Amino acid sequence: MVLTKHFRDQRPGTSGLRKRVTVFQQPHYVENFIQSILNMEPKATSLVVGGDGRYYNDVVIQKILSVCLANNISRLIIAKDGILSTPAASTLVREMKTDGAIILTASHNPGGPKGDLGIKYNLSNGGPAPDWWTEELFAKTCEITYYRCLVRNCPDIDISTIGNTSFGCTKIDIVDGVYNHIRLLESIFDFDVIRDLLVGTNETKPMKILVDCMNGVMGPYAKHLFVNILGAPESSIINATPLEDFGGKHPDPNLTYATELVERMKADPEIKMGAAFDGDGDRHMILGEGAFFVTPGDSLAIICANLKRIRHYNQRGFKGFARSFPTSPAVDRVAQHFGLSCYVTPTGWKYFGNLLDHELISVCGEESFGIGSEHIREKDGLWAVLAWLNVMGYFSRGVKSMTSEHWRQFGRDYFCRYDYEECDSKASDKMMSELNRLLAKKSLVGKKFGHQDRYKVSETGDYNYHDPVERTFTLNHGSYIKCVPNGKIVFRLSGTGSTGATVRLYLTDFSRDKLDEDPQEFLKDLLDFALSVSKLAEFTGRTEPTVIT
Ligand code: VG1
Ligand code: CO
Repeated sequence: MVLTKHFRDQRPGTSGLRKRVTVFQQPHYVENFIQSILNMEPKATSLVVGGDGRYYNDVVIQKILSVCLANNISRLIIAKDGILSTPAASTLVREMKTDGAIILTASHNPGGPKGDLGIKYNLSNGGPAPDWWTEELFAKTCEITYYRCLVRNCPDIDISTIGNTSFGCTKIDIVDGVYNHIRLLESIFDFDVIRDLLVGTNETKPMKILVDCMNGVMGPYAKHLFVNILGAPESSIINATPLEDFGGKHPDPNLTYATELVERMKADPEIKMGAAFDGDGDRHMILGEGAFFVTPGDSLAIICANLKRIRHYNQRGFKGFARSFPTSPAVDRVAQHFGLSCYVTPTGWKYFGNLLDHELISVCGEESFGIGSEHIREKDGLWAVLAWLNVMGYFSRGVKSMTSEHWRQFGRDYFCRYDYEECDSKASDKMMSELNRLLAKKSLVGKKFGHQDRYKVSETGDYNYHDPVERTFTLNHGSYIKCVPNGKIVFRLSGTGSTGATVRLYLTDFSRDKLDEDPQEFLKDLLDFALSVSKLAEFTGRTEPTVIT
């Protein structure tokens, strides 16, 4: 037993506790947090442990094992070398029926000694712990006075060899983190259709793809799946070695950070599909010929519109869809087409858990490149890429042609997200509170703006969510301005950053017949209005965003 003092900053954000590595390096910091997890009731007796391979994960894994073993936990399932994608962790929890998972990742945040580290906690359904749970956990971290751990100088547990062992009363399984997840995906998709697409048949040429693993956790998964199982050449996978600092890259799959993928696709028109993953493999980006960009909202809608072409959903049917509030409503149109419900949730995968557990939805997604389905309780980058390949194989069509066809049928939802990273926290808070005060007054309602007054403000406020299963309310998840006919502006502060504040601005609009406009041009009036109403430049001093998606 080690006496400790509590830290005041262990409240998890949108997805886990994320801080600079140096914060986690403080004595007792990791142990306090893990002991607090183990102090939650009902007590976890079996856990999955793994992560995205970033700097300091190896040290943290040993600390976690030490605390878990000293707490006499009965079973630990640890990924070999600690390498485990977030969706694969969700698969293991569900298949091995553990009480939860500790996933070491800060996802898309940069790594290395000066980068970020994170600890996500998932519950027995395989999904991220919901708000009420993380709030109770935060309370526990504030009242902690001691933790248990093995004696100092106890040798490290070897996690480099697959097999079973035990330690005191704890059974330890070191498992291959790749195998179970890919086997699960094989039960969903038609791998023969995808193999024909990638390898070619007597009548068709092989289709060239390029998959950028961004030096995150996905390298081993992508190599095994696309090369060993589906027959793509090894050259189809780039940045496939998990590196502690992601090779200095920012493992966020967007047009700004996945530069190598974008450049190679622009240079080689023979590459018909590109994909990139984030650090922990739950998010993905889809590109078509010439680096044609598919917005995540469109990707979600196109997958949902074509679910009948995927074996699992064709056989079992599908129940409904969901999207996060800032995500474009493209998927709502698909739900309506099928006569299904489309739920709208706050940002963060944890809000989909209840809907999936109660079989209200089959597929859901967020504008931040995360899409997933009922098969696990996490967003799943590989699942999304396979869904595209499966449907492309079915129709023998490319990414661009599938997307244009979708727009022709449903109209096009234009979407842009502007991220202003590392702004001053106080200034950003002030901007948001002033904005919320203005939006609550409703004084903008009725105001016309834009070229030839193309928009009229119809509603303003701060988004509140009513969970239809738990019947609870979650408040203040995005300051919004809705406009007729179809414009929407949302502002929110990111809950995944480790320093300063990231302001996210989301813009959406819809056109039934203008299908080939430049999104930034199309959304320019909304952008100008959003910037003037929020006084973003005045408060934060920022005139340009860090990233535009
Ligand atoms: C971001 C995304 C959100 C996503 C979350 C966790 O949150 O916007 O959609 O669920 O990251 O994803 P925020 O609060 O920074 O906007 V991951 O792949 O970083 O676990
Ligand atoms: Co992630």
